[in-house]
Amino acid sequence: MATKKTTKVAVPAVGCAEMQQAIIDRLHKGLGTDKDKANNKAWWNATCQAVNELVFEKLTQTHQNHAEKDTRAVNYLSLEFLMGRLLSNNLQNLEVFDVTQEALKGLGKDLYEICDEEPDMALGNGGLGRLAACFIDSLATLGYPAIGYGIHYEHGLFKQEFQDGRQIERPDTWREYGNPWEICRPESIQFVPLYGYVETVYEQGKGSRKVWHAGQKLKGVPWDIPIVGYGAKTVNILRLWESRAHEAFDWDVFNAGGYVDAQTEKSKAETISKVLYPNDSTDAGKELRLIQQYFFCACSVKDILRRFKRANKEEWSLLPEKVAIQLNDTHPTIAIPELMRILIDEEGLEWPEAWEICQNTFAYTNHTLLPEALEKWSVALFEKVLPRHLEIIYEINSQFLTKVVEKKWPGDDAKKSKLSVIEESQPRMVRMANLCVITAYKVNGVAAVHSELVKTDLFPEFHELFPTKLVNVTNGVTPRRWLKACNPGLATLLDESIGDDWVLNLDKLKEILPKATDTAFQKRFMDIKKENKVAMAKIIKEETGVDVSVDAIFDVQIKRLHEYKRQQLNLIHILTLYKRLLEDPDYDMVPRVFLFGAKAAPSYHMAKEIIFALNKIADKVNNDTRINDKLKVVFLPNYRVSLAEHMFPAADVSEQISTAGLEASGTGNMKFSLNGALTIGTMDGANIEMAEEIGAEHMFIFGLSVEEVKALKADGYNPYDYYYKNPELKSVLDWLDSDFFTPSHPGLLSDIKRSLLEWGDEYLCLADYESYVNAHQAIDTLYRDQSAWAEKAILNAGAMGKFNSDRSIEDYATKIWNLKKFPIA
Ligand code: 26W
Repeated sequence: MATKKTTKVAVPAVGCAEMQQAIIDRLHKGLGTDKDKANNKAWWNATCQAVNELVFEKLTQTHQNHAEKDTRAVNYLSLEFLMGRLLSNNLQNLEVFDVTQEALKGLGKDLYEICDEEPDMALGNGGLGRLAACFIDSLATLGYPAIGYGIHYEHGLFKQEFQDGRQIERPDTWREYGNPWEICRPESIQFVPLYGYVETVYEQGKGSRKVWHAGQKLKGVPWDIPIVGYGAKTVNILRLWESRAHEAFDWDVFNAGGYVDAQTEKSKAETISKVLYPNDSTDAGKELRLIQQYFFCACSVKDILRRFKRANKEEWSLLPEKVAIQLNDTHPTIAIPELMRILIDEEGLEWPEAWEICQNTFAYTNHTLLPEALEKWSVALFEKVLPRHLEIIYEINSQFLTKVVEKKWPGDDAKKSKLSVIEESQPRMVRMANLCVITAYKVNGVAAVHSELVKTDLFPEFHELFPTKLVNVTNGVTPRRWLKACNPGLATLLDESIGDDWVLNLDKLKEILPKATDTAFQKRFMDIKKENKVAMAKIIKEETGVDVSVDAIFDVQIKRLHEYKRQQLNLIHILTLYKRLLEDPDYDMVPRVFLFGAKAAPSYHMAKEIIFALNKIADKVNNDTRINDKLKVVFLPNYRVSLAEHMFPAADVSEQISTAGLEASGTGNMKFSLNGALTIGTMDGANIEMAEEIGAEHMFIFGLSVEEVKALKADGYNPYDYYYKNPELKSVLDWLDSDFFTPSHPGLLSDIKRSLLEWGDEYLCLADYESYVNAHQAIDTLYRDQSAWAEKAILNAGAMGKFNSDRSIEDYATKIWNLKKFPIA
């Protein structure tokens, strides 16, 4: 074992006794209780408050530092921030985790149990929201001036329960009893107009100007969550807007005896930030969602301009130098016409100057190629809710079509209609992605292959028009949460083997590569994996009552439920193994535990059917004594960040099996590999770059490539060809029509079969089936040789340096934001 190289001495800002005193003080003075009466919730709250004393000090220092230097900052606008829990993260990043653990132990409390009291802050759906959370961690860690802007949803992503195997959604109440991390900032309240009409006012000698007479006004109340960078050199903020009625009571209505009416107005206004939309791919297209988007963008843009004006007065031409605004997908696109509106209507700038500023301020990240996820709003809805913004969009579009498109392709109406922000359909629609690409100075995809497809398939004409605009920034994940905090065993092994600075420089992980064949290192690595599996097995037992053996392969698929992610392909492979076992009880296979975690959008029928089928199959398989526990299937309810933190470290196999070309990047793939799981995956998204780093021979790559998918689709794909050719596949699919899994209710699982045959198998599951089954066979073979398996697991973890969100942020900082670091001294 190499000697420990400690490059950065972690000096806790507080000692154990001091931390104990701070926690006890907060129990007394903050919560009005004491250590003998307090329950674990109160201990959690008091510990958070004690930590906040350290956080606030650094927050103030960061704020002063940035204000003094009037630094350029990035404003990350996102409808989603999937933060998870903050206590253990903040303790890690302040480097006081161990001292707090010791302090609580001395008080008879277990820090892990206390951390478990924290509700997840689930203000996001999936990948895009968690990426935003990793990014603000990295921005603070690297010392970049940055603010995350989002919505202070009262209810985050729904809580998932199963009733007879079916998904039921329950409201999430993350802040029902208050949240110690957030600070309300009434001094920074903003007001947001809505509805109404636009008047053109002519002024002698000055031409005309537009006045928007709003029909309603909302109040936006900001809540700040401090974001502690690792090492606590910078504490940035995440600012979340809560909607309220303009006046808590409309006194006129109230005095006229309309108390109830006033309350109705109030609750209508408060609806705007009430719930997170639970869709992660299909656009909801609802008025409330558009108002949510506008409310949040209007508050954020005004806040950004208020800070700009404080330092730069009305030197508007300096705005692009001081401010970068990153749009996380098209959800905050309305910030573009909002900035135009303020500059022109309120600040009196002329169109060309305002447009120049906008074009140099916004950048846009695309996270998906799925056509159903590209946001469109009906023109009629826009006209009703945001009449002035619609005018501005028309003007942007008209100038773009006449000055840019007409110049490049004179007389080509087909091009104009394709590139127009307005889709001339019935009804007419506003295409948000087109508005983003026309305006933004940079547009990025989130993995190399995805960014190429953005250029070639999604926006080829835009790429011709603006050849330097479309770029790539491959996603990454924060190693603080996704290795150091969630896998303390592996983190300690790394600290001892290569020094502890891998946390800030993940490329250092490659120093474990030479140890991949070292049997002593292999043993420690695999022992840690085993311990993590034991912990996971305990959670499985508690949550579902199912016993699983930690000697089995833990094969895990955790991500949103979507047909393109192909949980149904995993399902038919499980049925294949089950059938083989029933036909031959001696069938030789390494015992396997298939673990799932996934939420389905509440209105996504087929996704819910897949959950139901997996639960029914799990019931049958787990209770079938004939198969000698060789197969277990567990669908854990309510998949969320805090559950993921136990699942990644316990996985042997990572399922990344999307149809090639459809998963923009994936980020779970990176978390698995970082924690020593081997990937079974298609050449899609970031899997491709992972294969470059790891070596494809150390992964289980299967299935059609992007080109092969395109060719097969172009040829006319027929799933029946595969069904009739492969008797095993046929028998497995036919099984779904029986009542085997749903006794006395045949046909309950038939929709899955139908989707794979009659309805055309849009995601080519049957085309990839055979190669998938073979890849699983290779997994089984390799696992029998534990040393060979350990070697590959180590090679995987050691190759993950690139997939660090610090690297992603450095890429954004240099390629897009032109941002400088200003850590506090
Ligand atoms: C309009 C509703 C809606 C909501 C969310 C449409 C689309 C989305 C997101 C684009 C869904 C999402 O989370 N995309 C994921 O983003 C990750 C971070 O870049 C990628 O790693 C995933 O591949 C991508 O699916």
